[in-house]
Amino acid sequence: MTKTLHHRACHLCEAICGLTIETTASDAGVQITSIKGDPQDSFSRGHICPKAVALQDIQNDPDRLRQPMLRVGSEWQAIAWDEAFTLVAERLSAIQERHGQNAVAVYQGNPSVHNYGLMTHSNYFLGLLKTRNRFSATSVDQLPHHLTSHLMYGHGLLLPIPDIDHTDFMLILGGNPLASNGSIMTVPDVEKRLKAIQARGGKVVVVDPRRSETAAIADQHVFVRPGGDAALLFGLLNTLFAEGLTRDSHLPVDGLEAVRQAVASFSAEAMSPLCAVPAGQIRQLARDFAAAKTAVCYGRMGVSTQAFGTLCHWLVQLINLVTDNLDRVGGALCTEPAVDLVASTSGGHFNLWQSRVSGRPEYAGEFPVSALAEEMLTEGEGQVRALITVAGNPVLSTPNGRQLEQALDGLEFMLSIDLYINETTRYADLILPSTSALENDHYDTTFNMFAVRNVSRFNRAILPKPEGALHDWEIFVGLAQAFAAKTGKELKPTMPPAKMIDLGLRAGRYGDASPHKLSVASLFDHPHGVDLGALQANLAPRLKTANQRVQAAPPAILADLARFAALQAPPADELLMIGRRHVRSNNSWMHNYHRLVKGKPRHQLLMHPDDLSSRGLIDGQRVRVSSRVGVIEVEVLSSVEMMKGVVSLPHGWGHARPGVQMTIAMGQPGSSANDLTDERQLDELSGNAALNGVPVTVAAA
Ligand SMILES: Nc1nc2c(c(=O)[nH]1)N[C@H]1C(S)=C(S)[C@@H](COP(=O)(O)OP(=O)(O)OC[C@H]3O[C@@H](n4cnc5c(=O)[nH]c(N)nc54)[C@H](O)[C@@H]3O)O[C@H]1N2
Ligand SMILES: Nc1nc2c(c(=O)[nH]1)N[C@H]1C(S)=C(S)[C@@H](COP(=O)(O)OP(=O)(O)OC[C@H]3O[C@@H](n4cnc5c(=O)[nH]c(N)nc54)[C@H](O)[C@@H]3O)O[C@H]1N2
Ligand code: SF4
Ligand SMILES: [Mo]
Repeated sequence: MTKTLHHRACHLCEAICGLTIETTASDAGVQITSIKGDPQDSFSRGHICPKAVALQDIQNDPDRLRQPMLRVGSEWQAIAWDEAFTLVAERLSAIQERHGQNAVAVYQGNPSVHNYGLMTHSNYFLGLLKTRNRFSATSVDQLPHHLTSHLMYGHGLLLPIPDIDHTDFMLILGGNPLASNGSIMTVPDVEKRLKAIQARGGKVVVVDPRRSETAAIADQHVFVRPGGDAALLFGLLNTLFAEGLTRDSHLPVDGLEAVRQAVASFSAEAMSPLCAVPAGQIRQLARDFAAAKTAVCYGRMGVSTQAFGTLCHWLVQLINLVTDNLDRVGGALCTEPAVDLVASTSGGHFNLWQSRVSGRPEYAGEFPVSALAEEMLTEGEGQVRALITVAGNPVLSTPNGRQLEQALDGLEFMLSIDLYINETTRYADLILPSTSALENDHYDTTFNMFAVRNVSRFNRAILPKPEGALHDWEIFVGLAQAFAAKTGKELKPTMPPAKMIDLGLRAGRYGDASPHKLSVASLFDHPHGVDLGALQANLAPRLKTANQRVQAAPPAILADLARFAALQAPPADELLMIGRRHVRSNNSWMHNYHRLVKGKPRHQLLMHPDDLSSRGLIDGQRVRVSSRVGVIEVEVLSSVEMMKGVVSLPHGWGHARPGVQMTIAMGQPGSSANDLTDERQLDELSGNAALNGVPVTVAAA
């Protein structure tokens, strides 16, 4: 038996923690014998969460698919890769020939940005399809961030990141980094970093309809009515202007006067009934923010997946801008990663074309996923007849999952590139599974873009690639070759992801022309990663707007103010559902590992005790939760963490569906929050789903 220690990052979530993994080689093969945080990691300094320890369970899970699976009736049969690629090429080309290119739709799920082979090679095949029906998890997540950055800074990836390690005041809306480990803020060990703000005399304020894990350690927690954040943020911005609390920005800015006029009537007093935060508290928060030496306002999931998601993110940018905390140390700063997607990609485009049925806008060539089911269900020219899902589970992760199931059931052909037969892929005709995470190399092109320090590392595969297995990128190459051969299309040559990263690193700002001389080979000498320093002000020269100035008042956003102005104060008996995350869970797909789901269930509905008693309900009882689109049953827990009138249910559960082959997950299935979320409830400007603030009723089951 030979033991070997490996150092590589975990890329299950955005925190990219460094791990030390021990493998033992014997006659029986290579086994993982221990997974720990790496104290020498330049970025995460030993932090680890329970999900990383479960990497060995993913590796060993008997339910994980290891070869292409073809559905024959209700049975699954293993087939050869070549046969699978040929079948896909034949079926998709025939459908496109008969019904047009847009008859094939694509949905790319969350791991698409966590796995570098998917980042580099998905489009090698998907691009050949030339379909406008492209969808992804972006529009149930962070689309408002990208749209705001595209409109204000000229590039959807110029996302200012909170300078958590240097700020004196952090205002967090709709993020619970203690559970999520941070999002659009890659920050391993966030709890320590938040406590460090407090230790240096600074303050952390959390705005959330639930007293979340993060709110519990904050200096101040503000309850807000779900979906009311735009009103709260308008109240803050209005107070900053009205009380003379603004500071000139060092950035070149257009449109500030238009902003001042646009928010002139949105006083704290006028906004208070819409967000349920007392006007005095709004004004004081604005004063505290402005008085801090440095401060940063940060909004995440809870404020992007709601009816005014884009207004919220625009207001977050403006609050940082008018207090001169945008592009300032201790405020919000853009990263300078070693492989820079801002430098290598175009700035994005918006609303150049619209979806067929509801006329939803494209962003960067994708439609909002809320429109996916209707594109399949609505007959007529351009109807979607086939779907490809890549590393996604939209039945559990997109609004009105039951309607989507109905749509999937009617497709002529469905291909899934995934590791499991789950709630979505059970509808596929063919599932193509890739190698597992630890059998892959990895370089994080996505989350280094969002990291609170500039860091760089290359992760080598630590387990051998099993015979007959293919990496995700190789699957896309195989599909592209078969499809090009079948349709007579020209296929440009490609190269492995590691080669692309090497070129990107060497051409980048720490590459051949710099003293760092970063390359894939040079990173091999730094298994704990390379620290490239703290974030710095850099936005002015990087702006990609036409006149290289910040656009404070983009016309598309100002036009959305009319929709906001029509917002009414809520009815007294309103009950709104929001979501939550738990550190032992990862969206819909990590419930099949005993070590993560053991102990008490974590997928109950949380409800304030007064809301329970006013409905004659008791703690622990089974209840029926209904919305416009559906009904589920779930156990309810009494929780003083909840704001009155608000219930919380995590998404990604609901595994008790026929045909799912995930043994452990099905033993503790829970119910799907997205059987209740409404495909018609949107941030209408961007088309992002409003998953938070869904009107529901709760009664005894
Ligand atoms: N109500 C509600 N809904 C939500 C959210 C919410 O907060 N509330 N959150 C939303 C957010 S932020 C997101 S990102 C989405 C996520 O939603 P999705 O992206 O649709 O789904 P995931 O649950 O992340 O599922 C990932 C899939 O990828 C597969 N997979 C994992 N690793 C790999 C790999 O390396 N290669 C391949 N080929 N497949 C792999 C898994 O088996 C699984 O099927 O959910 C959204 N939905
Ligand atoms: N353990 C774990 N980590 C994860 C994931 C996971 O599933 N599990 N998923 C990953 C993914 S894909 C993402 S996108 C990130 C997301 O990371 P975060 O953005 O931190 O998301 P959540 O942890 O869902 O926290 C959202 C918070 O918003 C609150 N909220 C809901 N509605 C509203 C509202 O209307 N207004 C305000 N102000 N707050 C509201 C909720 O109560 C919750 O506390 O997490 C990533 N990390
Ligand atoms: S927080 Fe957990 S899941 Fe996320 S990267 Fe770190 S170890 Fe992995
Ligand atoms: Mo996400």
